[in-house]
Amino acid sequence: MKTPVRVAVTGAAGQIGYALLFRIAAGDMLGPDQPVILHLLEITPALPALQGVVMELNDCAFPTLAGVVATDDVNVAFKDVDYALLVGARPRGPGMERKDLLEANGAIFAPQGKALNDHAKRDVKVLVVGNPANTNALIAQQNAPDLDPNCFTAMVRLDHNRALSQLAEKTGAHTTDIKRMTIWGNHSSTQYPDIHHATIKGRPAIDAVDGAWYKDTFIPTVQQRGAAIIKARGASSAASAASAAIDHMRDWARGTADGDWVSMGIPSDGSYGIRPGVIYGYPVTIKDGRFTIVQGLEIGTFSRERMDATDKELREERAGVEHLFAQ
Ligand code: NAX
Repeated sequence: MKTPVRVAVTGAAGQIGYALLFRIAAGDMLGPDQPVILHLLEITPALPALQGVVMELNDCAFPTLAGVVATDDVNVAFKDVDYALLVGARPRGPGMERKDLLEANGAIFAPQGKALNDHAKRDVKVLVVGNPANTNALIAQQNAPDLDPNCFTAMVRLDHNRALSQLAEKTGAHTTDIKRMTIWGNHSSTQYPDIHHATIKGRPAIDAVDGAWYKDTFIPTVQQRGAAIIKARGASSAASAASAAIDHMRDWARGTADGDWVSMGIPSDGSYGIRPGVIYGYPVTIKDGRFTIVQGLEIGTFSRERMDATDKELREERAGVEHLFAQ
């Protein structure tokens, strides 16, 4: 067994938390030889429920669980952490304007960014799941001036996995037959699931489906999948979101497979015409804990329009939260 690492999870008593913690503790994220110490953050009223979750974690007697810290203090939660999964966020309530939502989340992600800046390991890997995930990641990043900006990422992996699943179902393939799927941009309905570079059993995916299905069924289905789950289940995606968070962190820590890539919301750097300043979904390969944007993909007019539309939305979100950035 290796030396234990510290993994923070916020919103730990929520429904994604309940689907996530047991898998991290079981070794699904960092491997069966990597013990973890979980740092669980909740708001004060949720601490009793969190205690129940801690009891259950202990009752699993996981070989890879080396300790649990449960707290409502952000400075304790992020002390010396190697990984941080920021799940807790303020959901959109009835009658809540987008501006109010961004403001309420600023009140959560600005202090959390500062606490990560002050207490986390210098190479901490931060994944923001709580919505609006890309902009919440940007708020946290902008409040952590002493950390590398690339410590901060947002989750588009659920969209990536949804896209794999839709394409597999349509073509009769298995998701593992599909490589090089890409989600560009925001984790929102403007996201652009792009199959132009994807392959199915080594053959171009775009040739396996007709254009009308891709444009009129596939793209909107992936974009609206979250709403479809809420309609069917009466609650938002939880187990699939937790599973995607595990995938995102596992690949960031342990690397991507040769010949394939994954989608991650990461700081834009000008690649593909997306100026720096937002957290944008890109295709990335990962080696030794560092992600690299896949370069040189050909972008046609159809893709360009959609990539720019989701970029525009992210810049509007950014304009609404810039006052929350540390100077
Ligand atoms: P829940 O409402 O079940 O749980 C959220 C938990 O966060 C609650 O227990 C709450 O007490 C806690 N919390 C609130 N503020 C906190 C703070 N400042 N510090 C620590 N904990 C805090 O929501 P759940 O279904 O678990 O979803 C969590 C977030 O994930 C939501 O913002 C949701 O929109 C987002 N999602 C993101 C997805 C993605 O792909 N990026 C997909 C799934 C999900 O919709």
